Amino acid sequence: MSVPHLPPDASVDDVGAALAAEGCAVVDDLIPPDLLDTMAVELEPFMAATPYGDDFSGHHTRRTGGLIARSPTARGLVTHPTVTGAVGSALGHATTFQLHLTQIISIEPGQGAQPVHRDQWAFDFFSFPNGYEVTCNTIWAMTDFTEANGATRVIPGSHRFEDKLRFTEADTEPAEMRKGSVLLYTGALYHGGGPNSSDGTRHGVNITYAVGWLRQEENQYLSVPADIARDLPDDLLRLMGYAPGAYALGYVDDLRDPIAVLRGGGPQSSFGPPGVTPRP
Ligand SMILES: O=C(O)CCC(=O)C(=O)O
Ligand SMILES: [Fe+2]
Repeated sequence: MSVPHLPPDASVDDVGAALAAEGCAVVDDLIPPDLLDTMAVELEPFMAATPYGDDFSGHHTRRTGGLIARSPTARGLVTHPTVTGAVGSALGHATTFQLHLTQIISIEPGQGAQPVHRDQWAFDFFSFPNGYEVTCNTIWAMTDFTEANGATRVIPGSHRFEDKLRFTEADTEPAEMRKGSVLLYTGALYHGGGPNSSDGTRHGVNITYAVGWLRQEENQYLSVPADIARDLPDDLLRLMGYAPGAYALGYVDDLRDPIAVLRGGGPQSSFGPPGVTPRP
């Protein structure tokens, strides 16, 4: 098996079908590469100041977060309709989905392969039922992704495997793609960052989404200061968590809507989304 590649005009249904079949898919050339150059300019001071990681995240790897606050261009990646449509189909069994984290992952020369893992292990290693995906993730190529520079390594079809298996780099294959392409993969897919034996840094934009009833990995309410959040579009705010995660999850005091509160008050709202039956 190998990673399915789809063209930039692929429909949401086609991307969703590839994800369901293999647990991963690349949409080639989905955005113009110069958008990523703009992002790099916006984020450069933050990336330069980011510390290196640990044994799991990588001693020669930096993870720079807070992209919604720090990069206006990144906001368009978070809400890209091909991505949010495909994520919606992968996580459609839940009432809603939300943003889980935003970060640039910069794998520098000399970094070894990351341990192969499932991203859903972030939830305290809870074994979710096979087939019930709780996250759907993206890595946008901010530089070309090659086997040599640390392209993400995946095991296509492994979203159906048992939980808590151990694999090595030899069991995986690189998701190579051009700058401007995006790799989507579900939370149950076994994968890891690749080793970088080249002389350049591999930059990827990792934007992940989770069902609305789980805790977010990146705290969006504090990563994006209220003064910035207040002026963001409603659809982005809802994705960030300013929306019910299911009936009644995430309300403010007397069932007020968080977007109304963020923007200065507002009347009490009936917070549950349409079609959700109130608690008895
Ligand atoms: O940087 C990559 O290619 C993958 C990183 C990853 O899988 C992770 O940090 O969970
Ligand atoms: Fe991962």
